[in-house]
Amino acid sequence: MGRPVAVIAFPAAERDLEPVAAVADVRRLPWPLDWETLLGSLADAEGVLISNQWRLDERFFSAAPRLRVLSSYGVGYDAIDVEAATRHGVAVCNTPGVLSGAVADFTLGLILALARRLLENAAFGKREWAERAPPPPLGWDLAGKTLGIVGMGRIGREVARRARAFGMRVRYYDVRGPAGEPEDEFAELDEVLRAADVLSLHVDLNPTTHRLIGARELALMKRTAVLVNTSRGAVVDQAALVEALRSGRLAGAALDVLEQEPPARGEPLLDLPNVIVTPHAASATVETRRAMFELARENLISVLAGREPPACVNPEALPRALRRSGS
Ligand code: 8YV
Repeated sequence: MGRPVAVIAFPAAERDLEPVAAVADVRRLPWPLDWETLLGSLADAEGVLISNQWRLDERFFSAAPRLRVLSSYGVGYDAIDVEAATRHGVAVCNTPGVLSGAVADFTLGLILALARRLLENAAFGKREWAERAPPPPLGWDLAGKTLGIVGMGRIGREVARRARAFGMRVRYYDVRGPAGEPEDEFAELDEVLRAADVLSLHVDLNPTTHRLIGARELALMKRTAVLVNTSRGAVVDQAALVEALRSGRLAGAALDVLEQEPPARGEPLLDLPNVIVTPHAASATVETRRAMFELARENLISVLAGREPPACVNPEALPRALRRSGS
């Protein structure tokens, strides 16, 4: 009975893979990685560790007939065909929880950047201040404003907690119904849209949240409101958002995620003065990225060693994935 092969399709240091090497033969793929190399490495793989940015579909799973665990680095798994994985007896694992605080911090940073015109003020401070030019327009206080949250999961709740400390009132919508702290107010989506001074999105991307915020929803919002998106770009109808921002239907937006990442050259959002765009960086801290890696590694090791992993998105695949252990 041979040792399982674990493919590491991720730029991990050899030392960090020692715990994997204790249970499997480690195959590190060259970085940067291309799709052909990835597919070509899978024939005997029982485990794969890979970033959640790769679109992994039937082609991937058919190329990996022995695969038992797909350990995805990231909490969102919208790019993975989980149904195909389950059909192939593959446990799909992700990294929930460990990034919630970092994403919430970043979200508050974006809200503050919009409200206090941090980017304009920072640019002004270095360039025009010395020239005695007139300063940027005034910002607005967070205290007393309403934060509308769509999606009150782990990240939404962390954002709400921080916003309360800034004196904001939180109203939220969640498809599961009231899910927040008692001091936060649950309401239907349209009501949250109408009430929000800041609307922040924290849903996962699935067929029911695809373009959840479109022209109709944006039209319900206050003209003075701003939109913050650190979830997935496709939760917002981007063309409708551009139109709302251009026409003054919406005051501003801060987007850490876009429908296409990186964006195409000439993407209209990038030229709008009332938009902040960051490069999908909300979880990008040393501590959080480390914790994500360690959880992804533990998910991989667990299934390869025949144990239930800490975080699995298709538990129905587990009995088969674990039974094939050591086969
Ligand atoms: C990034 C995220 O994907 O975890 C997620 O779902 O969106 C982020 O943490 C990160 O770059 C991992 O690839």
